[in-house]
Amino acid sequence: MTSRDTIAAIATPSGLGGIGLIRVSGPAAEPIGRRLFRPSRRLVVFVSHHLIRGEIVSPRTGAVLDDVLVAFMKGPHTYTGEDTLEISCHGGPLILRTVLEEILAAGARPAQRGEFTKRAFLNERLDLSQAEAVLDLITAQTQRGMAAAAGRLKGDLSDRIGDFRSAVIDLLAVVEASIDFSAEDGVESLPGDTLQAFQPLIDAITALAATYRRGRIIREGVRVVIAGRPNVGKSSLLNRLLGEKRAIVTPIPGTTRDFIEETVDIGGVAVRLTDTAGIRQPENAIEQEGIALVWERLAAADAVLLLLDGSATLTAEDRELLAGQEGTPLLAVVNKADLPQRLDVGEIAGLLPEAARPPIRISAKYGAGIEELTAAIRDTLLAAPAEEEPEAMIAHLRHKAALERAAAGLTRARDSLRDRRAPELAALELREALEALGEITGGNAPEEVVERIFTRFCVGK
Ligand SMILES: Nc1nc2c(ncn2[C@@H]2O[C@H](COP(=O)(O)OP(=O)(O)OP(=O)(O)O)[C@@H](O)[C@H]2O)c(=O)[nH]1
Ligand SMILES: [Mg+2]
Repeated sequence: MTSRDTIAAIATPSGLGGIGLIRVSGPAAEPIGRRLFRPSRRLVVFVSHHLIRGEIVSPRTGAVLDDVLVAFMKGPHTYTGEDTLEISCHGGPLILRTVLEEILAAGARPAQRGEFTKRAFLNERLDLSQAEAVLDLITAQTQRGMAAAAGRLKGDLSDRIGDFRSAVIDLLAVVEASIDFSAEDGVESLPGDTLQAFQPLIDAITALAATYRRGRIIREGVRVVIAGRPNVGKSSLLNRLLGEKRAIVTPIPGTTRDFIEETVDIGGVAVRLTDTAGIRQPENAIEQEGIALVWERLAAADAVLLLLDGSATLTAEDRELLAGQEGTPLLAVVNKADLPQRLDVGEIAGLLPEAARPPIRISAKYGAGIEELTAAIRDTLLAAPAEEEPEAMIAHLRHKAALERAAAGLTRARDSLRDRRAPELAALELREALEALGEITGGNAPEEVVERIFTRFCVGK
């Protein structure tokens, strides 16, 4: 499917740059190129996928606007699948805007957000999960997030979904064949191993759905809050994890008043770390407000690092913090391991939720135990040892929902066949499963889902 209109946009970020790229896609890409571009050497035709040097000349005023490199790429072997023109201008916002205006005057219209990628999807250059991976790749914050997105863009996830779909189609073929037999021997006419074929497939789909939490965390990053009573060394730990003196550290309790936030890469996960004000009985209204805000942050965190002072005994504030983290993964961290220890670590372990890891001893000041701590943070967040990366991972909630629908449909189909109900019912459930799987790669994703995905893109992608 080729669009009738031609779209154009500046594809590089706004601001000054060495080069700025303008992209044009659609049937008028070539005629527009011919109108505006004057090659430095006489050329009869645009040779597809070749760079040519020349000038952009305004057909309206005859003024030379910029000295550029132009690539004309004939569809369908282009990003969008359509004829595409890419003009590399000098990277000034005014130059780019002026050239874009000439392109629009010559018959293109401004592209909407993500419209180039949307056309790539509509022209089947990418499936929907790959289009989502384009955005994941652009927004990746860690090497690991980048690798996961690149895998999805390459088609790792599409291939898995393709395998699931063809397995469901095989089952559907068997079930539909049995519909042609008379009602009494309907189920008997199924090959003996049909029912056994369901469970491994349901398990594989469920396992892929279960990669969502990990995939999302790797894609989006997480929020981790460092909390504890005053002076336990929260700011020292933030500085240690960042590798720079970001937060003020003093021996005076109550040094940190506001949140200090920075992002660090911990085992391939982008962690948004927040250093907070120490929790204590507030002495004034300012402190009271600050402490109330800390509790709010704690409730919204993906994980909490609860810092305790190993050189002191447990206080009421420590206990309050230990008790107050229901539902949020909590890592107890015992700081100041370099000093004589007075904290009863066994007592803390008893106060932690059953599933929690044992407390980790560190010295934020001298750096001891930091590697163990980052490994524990990573494993707590990913809820599995980081080395065991599944082959294909999902990172979007809509994928998880679709996989769960597919697994549920398959389960109902299997149960219905096992209970010897009419095979038509099982066929219906199998079609539902097939449709759910198809939504991931996009064949039959609802229009508003497709719209929502592409409006998250920037203009020019
Ligand atoms: N010996 C020792 N001292 C530490 C360690 N970590 C922090 N400190 C000291 O403890 C004091 C308080 O450290 P901060 O990092 O400011 O503590 P905080 O928890 O941010 O304190 P508030 O911002 O007041 O809540 C400073 O004097 C630090 O040098 C450690 O591992 N060992
Ligand atoms: Mg502090």
